[in-house]
Amino acid sequence: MIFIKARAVHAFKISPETNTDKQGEPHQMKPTKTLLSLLVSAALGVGAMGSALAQGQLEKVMKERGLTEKDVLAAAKTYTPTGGRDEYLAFSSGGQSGQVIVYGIPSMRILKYIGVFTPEPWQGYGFDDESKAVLAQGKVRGKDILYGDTHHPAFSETAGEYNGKYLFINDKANPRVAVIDLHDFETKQIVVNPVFKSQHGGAFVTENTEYVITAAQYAGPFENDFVPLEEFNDKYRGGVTYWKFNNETGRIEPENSFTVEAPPYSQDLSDAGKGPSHGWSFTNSFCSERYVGGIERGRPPFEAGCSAKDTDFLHVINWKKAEELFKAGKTKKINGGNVLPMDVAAKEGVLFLIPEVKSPHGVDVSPDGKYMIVSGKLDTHATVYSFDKIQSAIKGGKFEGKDPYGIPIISLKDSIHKQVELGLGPLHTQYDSKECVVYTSLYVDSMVAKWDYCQGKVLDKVSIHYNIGHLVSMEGDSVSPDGKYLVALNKLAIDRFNPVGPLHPQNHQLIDISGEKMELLYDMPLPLGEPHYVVAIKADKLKPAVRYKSGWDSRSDKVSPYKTRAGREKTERSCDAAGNCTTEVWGTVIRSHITPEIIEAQVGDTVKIHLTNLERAEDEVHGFAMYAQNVQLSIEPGKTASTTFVADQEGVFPYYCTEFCSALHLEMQGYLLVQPKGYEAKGASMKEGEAYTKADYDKQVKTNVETQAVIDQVVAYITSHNYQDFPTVVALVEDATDQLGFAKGAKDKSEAAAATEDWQNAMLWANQWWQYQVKAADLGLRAKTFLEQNGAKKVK
Ligand code: K7E
Ligand code: CUA
Repeated sequence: MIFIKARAVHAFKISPETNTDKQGEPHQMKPTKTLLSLLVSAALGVGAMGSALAQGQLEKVMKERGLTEKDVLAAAKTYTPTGGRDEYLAFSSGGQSGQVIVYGIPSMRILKYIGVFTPEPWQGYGFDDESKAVLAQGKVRGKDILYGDTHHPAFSETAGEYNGKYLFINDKANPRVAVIDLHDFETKQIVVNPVFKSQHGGAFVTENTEYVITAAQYAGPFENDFVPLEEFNDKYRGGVTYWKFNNETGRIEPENSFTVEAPPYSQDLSDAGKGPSHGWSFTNSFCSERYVGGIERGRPPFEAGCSAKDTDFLHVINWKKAEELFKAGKTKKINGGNVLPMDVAAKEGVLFLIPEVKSPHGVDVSPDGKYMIVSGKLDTHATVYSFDKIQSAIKGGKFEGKDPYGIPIISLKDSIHKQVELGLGPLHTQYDSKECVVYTSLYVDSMVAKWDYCQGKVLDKVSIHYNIGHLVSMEGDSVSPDGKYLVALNKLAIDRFNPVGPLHPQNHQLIDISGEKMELLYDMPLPLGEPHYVVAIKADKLKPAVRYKSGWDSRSDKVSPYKTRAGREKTERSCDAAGNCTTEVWGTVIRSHITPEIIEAQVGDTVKIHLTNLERAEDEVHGFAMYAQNVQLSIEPGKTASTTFVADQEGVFPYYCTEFCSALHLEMQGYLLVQPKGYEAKGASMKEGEAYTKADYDKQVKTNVETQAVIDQVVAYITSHNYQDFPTVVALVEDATDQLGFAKGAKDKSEAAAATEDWQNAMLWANQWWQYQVKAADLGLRAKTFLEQNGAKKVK
C-alpha cells in the first residue's frame, strides 16, 4: 500500500554522487529526509499528516528489509501496481527449452511461454492435431525433433521499424526457423534449412521483412552423404540463407528462398543493412583457420586451432544482387534448396570478406545503417566499420587479395571507422536513442560498457552478475531505438538467488539507461533454458486478439473444417472395407459442459474428437484432458481443436476440462467408453442417483425466480449507467445476454417436462436453467463492480 507510482519518481532526480557506488557492493547511504518525504508525498499524493504516517511506515520497512534509498528508488521504477501494464514487451529466446519467453519491462513479470520447437501442454501445443502438424514441419531428415536450441528472436519490420506482426526465431542445433504470429502469440510455421547441418546467425530481418536471414555455424557438406573430414576444405561449406517472407500470408516461402554458399569459416551472427546499407547483410565468422580438432587422434582441440590466427572474416553480402542472380536462374538445386555457388557469388560481386579481430561474436548495424560494430571475444576492442568506406573499396576494386576460394578481401584499414578499447571479452552491442551511443556486453569482465562510436570513447561502465551474453535496449534493432532500458542477459547467476540445486536459473538484469550513468534496477531469474538474445517492442504496437472467429483453426489461420455450432454436435462411427473403424466426434465446449458427455467407441477404433469453444467472453478458455490417451487440448474462445488417437485398449476413460472456467468447472466432465468388439447394450436403463419430486421442482423454480430478481436489479444498475462507454463491460453484458438466452432454453424444457408431470426432467432442467442464471449473475456483478470502480456516470 505504501508504494509509489512510477510517474512520481520523475518529480526529482538523485544527484550524481549518489550513483557512484559500484553495483553489487553494499551501498550505505542514509535516507535523506527531504528526498524521502518528497518521494512519499509525491507517490501518495497526501497531505502533511498522511505523508508523515506513510514516511514512517516506509522507513520502517526499509529498516526491516535493509533497503537503501537507492533500492527504494529502483523499486519505484520497476514496481507495477495491480492492474498496471508494462511499457515494453520483451521476447526472449528460451535457449534449449525450444520456447520463447514473453515478459514485461520495466516490471520484469513473465507473461507467457510460447511453445515453438517443443511441445507445450498448457497451450495444447504438440498435443492437438493442428499444432502437431506445425511441429511435424520441423522434422529433420524424417525424424521428429522435439526441442530446439533457440538463440535469436527478431520482429518483422516495415521501413526498419518493428511492426508488431510477427516474430521469428532460429534453432541452432537443427537449422530451423519458426514464425510466430503476434496476433495470437502462436507458432504457425517451422522451416528446415535444406543444406546446413548447423546454424547460428539468425533470425535477422531485412528492412521490410523481405527476407529472414540465417547463417550457418559448424560447416558441413551441403548434401546429406558422408564426406570424410580430410575433405573439409573442399567439400564442407558454410553459407547464409535468405528466407523469403510473404508479409500477406505471414509465411516463409521456401521455394522463393536461397542460400549464398560460403567457405567453411564457421559463420556466426548476422545483421541486415538499413537505409543506405539496405540490400546488404553482414555475417561474422570465427574459425576461418578451417581447423578441425580431434583430441582422440592426438590433435590439439578445436579451441586451440580455431583461435590461432589474429583475424577472422566479416562476410559482406549484396543480397539484392544475389536475389537477381537467383531470379535469373544462376542458383543450383541442392537437397531441394536453391544455392548460389561461391564462385558465382565472388565473380558477380555478391560476397566480400574483411578481416575482423580475433574470434569475433556479433555484428550490429547502426540505426542509420552507416556503421557496423564487431567485437572480438578474445580481444579488448570493438571495431566500427564504415559502410561508405566498404562501398568505396568495392567500387574502386581496391582489394588486398583473395581468400583460397577466390573471394575478394577488403583490407581492414580501408573499411574501418574506429577501433575502441572496451574491456575483456566484448560480445554484443545495442544502440541507444541518443546519437552515437551504444552499449556493449563484456563477457569476461561481467560489465556493460557504454560508449560513443562516433568519437570512439568509453562513457560509463556498470558491473553485472555475472557473465553477460547479449543485451537488449528497447526497440534496439530498429531504425529508431527508444533507449530507456537495457536488459543484461547473463549466462551465470551463481549466488544471486536462493539456491535451487546445481542447475541455476539465468539472470536478466534491468538497467535504467535514461540518464548519464547506467543504473542497475532489478534481477529477474529466468528458469527456462539458457536464453540468448531478446528483442523488446513498445507494448502498444501489439494488438493481440481476445477471441478467434468462431470455429477457427489457429495454426492454419482458416475456419476449421471441424467447426461445430451449438446444437449441431454429433458422433459418428464408420468402418472401411478392410474393417478399420473410426469414431469421430464434432463437439462443443461452453461453461460448464462438454458436448458430448458420453462417447462410445469400440476397441481398435481410431477416435477423432473435434471441439469448438462456443464462448465469446475474454479469457473463457476450456481445456480437454483424457485419462491414458496423452490428450490435452487448450481451446480458447472461438477455437476448434482436434485430437486423434487409437483406442487400442477397452475400458473407461474419463475426460474433463482442465481450466477452472466457472463455479461448475469440476462438473465439466464426460466418459469415453471403449467397448469390446461387437458389444451390445443390454437395454438396461440408467439408474438415477436421485429421484426428484414436484416439491423439488417447485423449490428450484422459486430459487430461479429469486435469482432472476437479483439479475434484474443488476441489469437495471448497468443500463442506468453509461456502460456502453466501457468496452470491457460491453463484452461482459454480451456474454451475460448469451447466458440468459441459454437459461431461457433450459427454462422452456423444464416447463415442458413439468407440463407432463415428468418431475425428474423438470427438476434437472430447472437446475440447468439456474446454472445459466448463475453465470449471467456472475458476469453482471463483474460488470457492475467494474462500473463502480471506474467512475461510470448515471444516465437515467
Ligand atoms: Cu552470443 Cu547465440 Cu547470439 Cu549466445 S549468442 S550469447
Ligand atoms: Cu471449462 Cu473448466
